[in-house]
Amino acid sequence: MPEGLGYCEDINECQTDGIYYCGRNTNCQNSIGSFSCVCKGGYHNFIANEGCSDRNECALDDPCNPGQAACLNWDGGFKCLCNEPRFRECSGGLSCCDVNECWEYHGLGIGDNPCSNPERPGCLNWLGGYTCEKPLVLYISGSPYPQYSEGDVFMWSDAYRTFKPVCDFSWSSNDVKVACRMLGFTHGNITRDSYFGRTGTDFIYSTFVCDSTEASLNDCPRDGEGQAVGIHTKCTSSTTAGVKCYNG
Ligand SMILES: [Ca+2]
Ligand SMILES: [Ca+2]
Repeated sequence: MPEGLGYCEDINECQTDGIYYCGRNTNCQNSIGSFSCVCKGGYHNFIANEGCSDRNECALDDPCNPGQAACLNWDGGFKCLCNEPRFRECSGGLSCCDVNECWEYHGLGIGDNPCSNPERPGCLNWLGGYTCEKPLVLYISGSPYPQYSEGDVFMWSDAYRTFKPVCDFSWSSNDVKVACRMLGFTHGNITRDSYFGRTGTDFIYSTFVCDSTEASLNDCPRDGEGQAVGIHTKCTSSTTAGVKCYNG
Protein backbone atom coordinates (compact mmCIF):
# COMPACT_ATOMS: atom_id res chain seq x y z
CA MET A 1 0.00 0.00 0.00
CA PRO A 2 1.39 3.49 -0.92
CA GLU A 3 2.59 5.40 2.08
CA GLY A 4 0.18 8.02 3.33
CA LEU A 5 -2.99 6.49 1.96
CA GLY A 6 -5.39 5.38 4.58
CA TYR A 7 -7.42 2.23 4.32
CA CYS A 8 -10.29 0.65 6.14
CA GLU A 9 -9.61 -2.36 8.23
CA ASP A 10 -12.21 -4.96 8.83
CA ILE A 11 -13.41 -5.19 12.38
CA ASN A 12 -13.92 -8.70 13.56
CA GLU A 13 -17.15 -8.17 15.40
CA CYS A 14 -17.10 -11.74 16.53
CA GLN A 15 -13.91 -11.24 18.51
CA THR A 16 -14.43 -7.70 19.75
CA ASP A 17 -16.01 -7.56 23.14
CA GLY A 18 -18.98 -5.26 23.35
CA ILE A 19 -19.47 -4.70 19.61
CA TYR A 20 -21.85 -7.49 19.01
CA TYR A 21 -23.13 -10.48 20.85
CA CYS A 22 -24.96 -13.13 18.92
CA GLY A 23 -26.51 -14.75 21.94
CA ARG A 24 -26.93 -18.26 23.24
CA ASN A 25 -26.25 -21.32 21.13
CA THR A 26 -24.82 -19.40 18.19
CA ASN A 27 -21.70 -19.15 16.13
CA CYS A 28 -20.61 -15.71 15.01
CA GLN A 29 -19.14 -15.73 11.51
CA ASN A 30 -16.99 -12.76 10.62
CA SER A 31 -16.60 -11.60 7.02
CA ILE A 32 -14.92 -8.60 5.40
CA GLY A 33 -17.04 -5.61 6.32
CA SER A 34 -19.71 -7.62 8.04
CA PHE A 35 -20.56 -10.64 10.11
CA SER A 36 -23.49 -12.94 10.71
CA CYS A 37 -24.91 -15.01 13.52
CA VAL A 38 -25.78 -18.63 12.80
CA CYS A 39 -27.39 -21.17 15.07
CA LYS A 40 -25.29 -24.05 16.28
CA GLY A 41 -26.32 -27.52 15.24
CA GLY A 42 -29.45 -28.63 17.04
CA TYR A 43 -30.71 -25.05 17.50
CA HIS A 44 -32.86 -22.71 15.41
CA ASN A 45 -35.01 -19.55 15.46
CA PHE A 46 -32.30 -16.92 15.89
CA ILE A 47 -33.37 -13.79 17.75
CA ALA A 48 -30.96 -10.84 17.84
CA ASN A 49 -29.19 -10.41 21.15
CA GLU A 50 -30.84 -13.49 22.54
CA GLY A 51 -29.65 -16.32 20.36
CA CYS A 52 -31.10 -19.59 19.21
CA SER A 53 -33.43 -22.08 20.84
CA ASP A 54 -33.53 -25.85 20.78
CA ARG A 55 -34.96 -27.60 17.75
CA ASN A 56 -37.41 -30.26 18.85
CA GLU A 57 -36.34 -32.72 16.18
CA CYS A 58 -38.76 -35.35 17.48
CA ALA A 59 -41.72 -33.08 16.75
CA LEU A 60 -40.38 -31.37 13.63
CA ASP A 61 -38.67 -34.17 11.72
CA ASP A 62 -40.06 -37.45 13.08
CA PRO A 63 -36.55 -38.86 12.60
CA CYS A 64 -37.01 -42.19 14.40
CA ASN A 65 -39.84 -43.66 12.32
CA PRO A 66 -40.33 -46.30 11.17
CA GLY A 67 -39.16 -48.37 14.09
CA GLN A 68 -39.54 -45.79 16.81
CA ALA A 69 -40.10 -46.84 20.39
CA ALA A 70 -39.45 -43.32 21.66
CA CYS A 71 -37.83 -40.11 20.50
CA LEU A 72 -36.06 -38.19 23.24
CA ASN A 73 -35.58 -34.48 22.65
CA TRP A 74 -33.23 -32.32 24.67
CA ASP A 75 -31.51 -28.99 24.47
CA GLY A 76 -29.21 -29.17 21.46
CA GLY A 77 -29.91 -32.74 20.48
CA PHE A 78 -32.15 -35.79 20.43
CA LYS A 79 -31.92 -39.54 20.41
CA CYS A 80 -33.96 -42.41 19.02
CA LEU A 81 -34.94 -45.45 21.03
CA CYS A 82 -35.95 -48.16 18.59
CA ASN A 83 -38.29 -51.14 18.63
CA GLU A 84 -35.91 -54.02 19.06
CA PRO A 85 -35.21 -56.59 17.84
CA ARG A 86 -36.81 -55.68 14.49
CA PHE A 87 -35.19 -52.25 14.42
CA ARG A 88 -32.08 -50.85 15.98
CA GLU A 89 -30.46 -47.50 16.49
CA CYS A 90 -28.24 -46.30 13.65
CA SER A 91 -26.53 -43.10 12.56
CA GLY A 92 -25.32 -42.61 16.10
CA GLY A 93 -28.84 -42.89 17.52
CA LEU A 94 -30.32 -40.32 15.10
CA SER A 95 -32.59 -42.84 13.35
CA CYS A 96 -33.89 -46.41 13.51
CA CYS A 97 -32.77 -48.94 10.89
CA ASP A 98 -34.37 -52.22 9.92
CA VAL A 99 -32.51 -55.26 11.15
CA ASN A 100 -31.77 -57.58 8.24
CA GLU A 101 -32.59 -60.78 10.05
CA CYS A 102 -31.47 -62.79 7.04
CA TRP A 103 -27.93 -61.58 7.51
CA GLU A 104 -27.92 -61.19 11.26
CA TYR A 105 -29.11 -64.48 12.62
CA HIS A 106 -27.52 -64.08 16.00
CA GLY A 107 -29.21 -62.27 18.82
CA LEU A 108 -32.74 -63.19 17.77
CA GLY A 109 -32.91 -66.08 20.18
CA ILE A 110 -34.21 -68.45 17.54
CA GLY A 111 -31.03 -70.17 16.47
CA ASP A 112 -28.44 -69.53 13.86
CA ASN A 113 -30.75 -69.42 10.86
CA PRO A 114 -34.16 -67.77 11.18
CA CYS A 115 -35.46 -70.02 8.40
CA SER A 116 -34.75 -73.47 9.78
CA ASN A 117 -37.75 -75.20 8.16
CA PRO A 118 -36.31 -77.05 5.15
CA GLU A 119 -39.61 -76.48 3.30
CA ARG A 120 -39.19 -72.72 3.55
CA PRO A 121 -35.47 -71.98 3.73
CA GLY A 122 -35.54 -68.71 1.83
CA CYS A 123 -35.11 -65.77 4.16
CA LEU A 124 -36.73 -62.62 2.82
CA ASN A 125 -35.91 -59.44 4.68
CA TRP A 126 -38.34 -56.53 4.75
CA LEU A 127 -38.80 -53.34 6.72
CA GLY A 128 -39.72 -54.28 10.26
CA GLY A 129 -39.50 -58.04 9.86
CA TYR A 130 -38.71 -60.97 7.61
CA THR A 131 -40.40 -64.09 6.32
CA CYS A 132 -39.23 -67.54 5.38
CA GLU A 133 -40.17 -68.48 1.85
CA LYS A 134 -39.87 -71.37 -0.50
CA PRO A 135 -36.73 -71.04 -2.60
CA LEU A 136 -38.55 -69.34 -5.44
CA VAL A 137 -36.45 -68.32 -8.36
CA LEU A 138 -38.38 -65.13 -8.82
CA TYR A 139 -39.99 -62.94 -6.26
CA ILE A 140 -41.99 -59.83 -7.01
CA SER A 141 -41.85 -57.18 -4.32
CA GLY A 142 -44.90 -55.38 -2.97
CA SER A 143 -45.51 -57.42 0.13
CA PRO A 144 -43.64 -60.03 2.13
CA TYR A 145 -45.42 -62.65 0.06
CA PRO A 146 -44.75 -63.52 -3.58
CA GLN A 147 -48.30 -63.18 -4.82
CA TYR A 148 -48.11 -59.97 -6.79
CA SER A 149 -48.12 -59.39 -10.51
CA GLU A 150 -46.06 -56.23 -10.49
CA GLY A 151 -43.08 -55.02 -8.55
CA ASP A 152 -39.33 -55.02 -8.42
CA VAL A 153 -37.72 -58.29 -9.42
CA PHE A 154 -35.82 -60.38 -6.91
CA MET A 155 -34.21 -63.72 -7.51
CA TRP A 156 -33.21 -66.45 -5.17
CA SER A 157 -29.51 -66.63 -4.28
CA ASP A 158 -28.39 -70.14 -3.43
CA ALA A 159 -25.07 -68.81 -2.24
CA TYR A 160 -26.61 -66.43 0.29
CA ARG A 161 -29.91 -68.25 0.83
CA THR A 162 -31.93 -65.11 0.39
CA PHE A 163 -33.71 -63.09 -2.28
CA LYS A 164 -31.71 -60.32 -3.91
CA PRO A 165 -32.76 -57.63 -6.39
CA VAL A 166 -31.99 -57.64 -10.11
CA CYS A 167 -30.25 -54.62 -11.60
CA ASP A 168 -31.96 -53.01 -14.58
CA PHE A 169 -28.80 -52.59 -16.66
CA SER A 170 -29.84 -53.92 -20.10
CA TRP A 171 -33.23 -55.04 -18.65
CA SER A 172 -35.45 -55.37 -21.72
CA SER A 173 -38.95 -56.33 -22.82
CA ASN A 174 -37.61 -59.80 -23.69
CA ASP A 175 -36.39 -60.26 -20.13
CA VAL A 176 -39.72 -59.02 -18.78
CA LYS A 177 -41.60 -61.55 -20.86
CA VAL A 178 -39.59 -64.38 -19.32
CA ALA A 179 -40.00 -62.99 -15.80
CA CYS A 180 -43.77 -62.74 -16.24
CA ARG A 181 -43.90 -66.22 -17.74
CA MET A 182 -42.25 -67.51 -14.56
CA LEU A 183 -45.05 -65.90 -12.58
CA GLY A 184 -47.79 -67.39 -14.77
CA PHE A 185 -48.54 -64.35 -16.93
CA THR A 186 -48.44 -64.05 -20.70
CA HIS A 187 -47.43 -60.40 -21.00
CA GLY A 188 -45.60 -57.74 -19.10
CA ASN A 189 -44.51 -54.13 -19.20
CA ILE A 190 -41.04 -53.09 -18.20
CA THR A 191 -40.11 -50.82 -15.32
CA ARG A 192 -36.68 -49.52 -14.40
CA ASP A 193 -34.94 -47.21 -11.97
CA SER A 194 -36.31 -48.91 -8.82
CA TYR A 195 -39.82 -47.93 -9.91
CA PHE A 196 -41.39 -49.67 -6.91
CA GLY A 197 -38.90 -48.42 -4.34
CA ARG A 198 -35.23 -48.60 -3.58
CA THR A 199 -34.05 -52.09 -2.83
CA GLY A 200 -30.41 -51.52 -1.95
CA THR A 201 -27.36 -52.37 -4.00
CA ASP A 202 -26.91 -56.02 -3.10
CA PHE A 203 -27.86 -57.18 -6.59
CA ILE A 204 -27.81 -60.78 -7.67
CA TYR A 205 -27.70 -60.24 -11.45
CA SER A 206 -27.47 -57.57 -14.13
CA THR A 207 -27.23 -57.47 -17.92
CA PHE A 208 -29.83 -60.12 -18.76
CA VAL A 209 -29.93 -61.10 -22.44
CA CYS A 210 -33.07 -63.22 -22.82
CA ASP A 211 -34.48 -63.87 -26.29
CA SER A 212 -38.00 -64.08 -24.71
CA THR A 213 -38.50 -67.79 -25.39
CA GLU A 214 -36.82 -69.06 -22.22
CA ALA A 215 -38.86 -70.68 -19.47
CA SER A 216 -36.79 -69.08 -16.71
CA LEU A 217 -34.52 -66.10 -16.22
CA ASN A 218 -31.96 -68.67 -15.10
CA ASP A 219 -31.80 -69.84 -18.72
CA CYS A 220 -30.75 -66.39 -19.97
CA PRO A 221 -27.16 -65.14 -20.26
CA ARG A 222 -26.47 -62.63 -17.50
CA ASP A 223 -23.79 -61.14 -15.26
CA GLY A 224 -23.54 -61.42 -11.51
CA GLU A 225 -23.49 -64.20 -8.95
CA GLY A 226 -22.00 -67.42 -10.23
CA GLN A 227 -21.29 -65.87 -13.63
CA ALA A 228 -17.99 -65.00 -15.23
CA VAL A 229 -18.65 -61.25 -15.00
CA GLY A 230 -19.78 -59.44 -11.86
CA ILE A 231 -22.62 -56.96 -11.44
CA HIS A 232 -22.38 -54.11 -13.95
CA THR A 233 -20.74 -51.00 -12.54
CA LYS A 234 -23.73 -48.83 -13.52
CA CYS A 235 -25.91 -50.61 -10.95
CA THR A 236 -26.75 -48.28 -8.07
CA SER A 237 -29.41 -48.03 -5.39
CA SER A 238 -31.92 -46.69 -7.91
CA THR A 239 -31.47 -49.19 -10.73
CA THR A 240 -33.66 -52.12 -9.75
CA ALA A 241 -35.44 -53.96 -12.56
CA GLY A 242 -39.23 -54.31 -12.38
CA VAL A 243 -42.23 -55.77 -14.15
CA LYS A 244 -45.96 -55.18 -14.52
CA CYS A 245 -47.33 -58.57 -15.58
CA TYR A 246 -50.75 -59.25 -17.05
CA ASN A 247 -52.61 -61.74 -19.15
CA GLY A 248 -53.61 -60.52 -22.57
CA1 LIG B 1 -33.39 -30.85 20.39
CA1 LIG C 1 -36.02 -56.77 8.63
